[in-house]
Amino acid sequence: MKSPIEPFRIKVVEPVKLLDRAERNRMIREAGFNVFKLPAEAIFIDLLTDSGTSAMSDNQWAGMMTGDESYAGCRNFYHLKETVKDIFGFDFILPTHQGRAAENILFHTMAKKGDFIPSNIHFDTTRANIEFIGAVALDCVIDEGLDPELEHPFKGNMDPQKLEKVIEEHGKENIPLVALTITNNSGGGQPVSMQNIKEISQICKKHQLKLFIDAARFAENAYFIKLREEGYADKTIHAIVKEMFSYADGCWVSAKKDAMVNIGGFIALKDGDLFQKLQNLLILQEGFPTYGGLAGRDLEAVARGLRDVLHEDYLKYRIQHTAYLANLISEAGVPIVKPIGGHAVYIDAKKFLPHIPQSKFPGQALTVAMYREAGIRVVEIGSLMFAAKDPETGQWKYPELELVRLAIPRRVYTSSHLEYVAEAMVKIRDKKESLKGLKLVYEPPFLRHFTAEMEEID
Ligand code: P61
Repeated sequence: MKSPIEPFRIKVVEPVKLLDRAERNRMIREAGFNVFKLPAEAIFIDLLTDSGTSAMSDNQWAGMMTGDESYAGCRNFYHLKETVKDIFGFDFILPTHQGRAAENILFHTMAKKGDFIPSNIHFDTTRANIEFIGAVALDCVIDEGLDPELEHPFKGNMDPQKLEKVIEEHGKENIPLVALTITNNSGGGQPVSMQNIKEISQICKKHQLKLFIDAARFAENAYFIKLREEGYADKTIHAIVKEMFSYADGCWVSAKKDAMVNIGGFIALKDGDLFQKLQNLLILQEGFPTYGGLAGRDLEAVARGLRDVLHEDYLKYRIQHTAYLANLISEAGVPIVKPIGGHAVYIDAKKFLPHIPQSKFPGQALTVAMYREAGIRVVEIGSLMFAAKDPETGQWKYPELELVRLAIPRRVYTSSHLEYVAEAMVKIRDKKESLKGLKLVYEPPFLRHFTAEMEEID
């Protein structure tokens, strides 16, 4: 595959440096084999996340200078509100400093201990926010979504029958909302079809349940709908997005992804009464409702980023860029999640490293190897992130998928950076039997992958 052409040119550059192998070995050991604990300056290519790592456009930077830093009623809030109304169709908006703050406000207001919240697959911050209040996060993705090799155009879809079963088993009075993550990050960045959003929405309506979309990567999802779903090839991204959200009662957005800002988020919704309730907690935890957790200049960058991302030439390049890396890795014989998702390439670590059992964190072993080999930072989305002890049996329960994610920051790395990453993967493939498992020496009570420390097992 030919490398895709970037529909932008570079105006500002940031030097990066590759430390030598001995230094990299020392750094990863000192970091307790946890890449979150590495200083970013020790990293050559950072594929830890596509969140908050985008390069903003000249238009966004220009907008930053128009920031109105008034405590109440700043003009950038009104610009963002109009933009959200135009793109998503929602009347009410609450700005937050990022996605998880939106989740915290939403679930603290809407859910209580003992409630159940179904989704296709909850992202880890969503799950943690739900569990923190004593509610239960349930994943209802279609079975195809759990098979890393199966080709299916919309592996992020929620299984309508699984949702109906959850409603029947737990009772609609114990389900404050149904969530849908688009694209489905923890399931490989896979999209959700329009048909599925519509069907889930109909089930919610039938049971008078609210449907909220976790919309961090809404534009990438819309582009997949345009490419893969019948009837959408000739529609604009704007029109597709509008239709997607017309089926929902609201959404929460980490603007650090598709809105292409370094910090920001919001909740948007239809219901004015619920908006009032959410606003109370917003004021307590984030700030006055017209700035939430953000400065006026940040609100402006979000408003402009939401428009930038709707450009089809950008989305075409974005999806091809991710596919370029995925194909190079796959052609090298490394198993990846298929079809290729929007924002990242996911390696199936369970299959790649069969000599390391999930109890010894094969995904993390590969993550450590990427840094050691080439100064590349990636993230494990597997047993380190998700394994949990069953409170009744005391047995460890491991996630179905043991993935390593190579997330691609937007508009940051060129195709030659991606070729370097693929070359490093080939070198690791050739010595994969020598990779060692890990054991935990420190773990916090939740979101443990951020601060856990490990040792290699000989
Ligand atoms: C990511 F290693 N995602 O994918 P916030 N919903 C969804 C997300 O993808 C998401 C949030 C809500 C990140 C950042 C991240 O363990 C990790 O703005 C679908 O990050 O608060 C975030 O949005 C939360 C990386 C988060 C991690 C947690 O890289």
